[in-house]
Formats: sequence, structure tokens, C-alpha cells
Amino acid sequence: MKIYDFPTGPYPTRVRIALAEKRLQSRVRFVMVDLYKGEHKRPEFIATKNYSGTLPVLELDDGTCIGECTAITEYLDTLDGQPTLTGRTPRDKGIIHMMSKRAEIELLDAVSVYFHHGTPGLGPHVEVSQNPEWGFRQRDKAVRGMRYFDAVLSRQPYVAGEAFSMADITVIGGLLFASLVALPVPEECEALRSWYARMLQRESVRDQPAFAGSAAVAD
Ligand code: GTS
Repeated sequence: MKIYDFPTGPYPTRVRIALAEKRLQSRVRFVMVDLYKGEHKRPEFIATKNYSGTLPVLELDDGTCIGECTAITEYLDTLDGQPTLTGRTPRDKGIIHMMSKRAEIELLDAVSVYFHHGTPGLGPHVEVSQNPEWGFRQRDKAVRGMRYFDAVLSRQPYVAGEAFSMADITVIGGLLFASLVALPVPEECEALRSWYARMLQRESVRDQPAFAGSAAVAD
């Protein structure tokens, strides 16, 4: 299998963490796609790899391409390897999917929109139609999302309940992206901050290129 990847990107990092958790790294070959050169927006990439023009993309040996981190993680979770990241029981699968989707809508995707619209983003060659006001609104939404996940994590050890899951990985992606755009987690979000500190100690997280150096501290 191949993964079209940008090693320090928050979304690709989600899949890298899932692979590391399940110890499946040796089964994939990473192919670097340079976001800052706009390689993900080239017509050939869009036509053959991912219509959405985003990373990561998983390409199976038969040429099938799967985009969307959630879909890729669900695919990987059906292969060998522990732990299960997307739930075993119908209930757990439902909760994990819901919380991961919520983490995208309320946090990670909101920070991403802020990056692309409220900051120079990937630069003028790639960011051809920016709307700063929309970006700033999404930045504020992301901070509200942080407060929501703080409340969740003040009641339970992990985003979807009692065990580490894909939903934790999605929130990690959100806080990674927030740190890259210098959007701090509010001081008073103690549960979220201490959960993130715990997550940064996990081998699968700590060893990712995105967390090298000091770029990804909670504040
Ligand atoms: N919904 C997609 C998913 O979950 O996979 C979003 C993927 C996404 O936005 N990926 C980013 C991207 O390709 C990669 S990164 O920002 O994390 O590095 N962004 C480029 C762009 O032009 O939107």
C-alpha cells in the first residue's frame, strides 16, 4: 500500500498515528506530495488520487484510492494489528465515529479553515480565493470546540470514553494544527491540556515528524 503524505501535516499525522498504534508502518510506503508547491491540486492528482485535492490518500495494491482520514483509519482497523481504534461493539463504533466527526467539525476542520483563510496558509500560488472573515469565525469556533472537548475530558479519560480511539487521534490533529497556527488552548481548559500532555507521551504520537522540536506543545 502507498500513502500520499505530507509528513508534518496534521491530517496526514492522524493516519501516521493510527499506523503506529497498530504497528502497520512496514506495510505502507509513504509518497511525499508537497502541499506548498500545490502538488495536491494538480489535475492529475485530483483525477487519479483524490477528487478533494487533499492529503492523506491511501492507495491499495490494486490501485484503489481511499481519501479521508476517517475512512483510511477504518480501513486500517480492519487489517491485523492492535489496538482497535474504531470500536468493537456497535455502540462503541457509533460513539467513536460521532466524537471523531465532532472533533473534525468543531476543532480540526475549523482550525484548517482559519489557516487557509485567516493566515497566508500555503501561500499565494495555492490559496487562490481567501475569505479572512470566514477564517476568523472558524478560529473562534475552534476555541469553542476546545472548551467542549475540555468538558468531555473532565468527565472521562479519553475523547470517546474509557479507551484510546480514532476520536483521540482527531483531537490530537486539531491541537497540533492549532499549535502550528499559534492558537493556544485556553489556560482554564485544564482537562484538555493534561489529556494532550498525556497524548504527547504516547510513542505513536511522540515519534511523528510533526511533533519533533517544540512546535506541538499544548500552548
Ligand atoms: N477531510 C479530509 C480528511 O480528513 O482527510 C481533510 C484533509 C486535509 O484537509 N488535508 C490537508 C490538506 O490536504 C493536509 S494538512 O493541512 O494536514 O497538511 N490541505 C491542503 C489544502 O489545500 O486544503
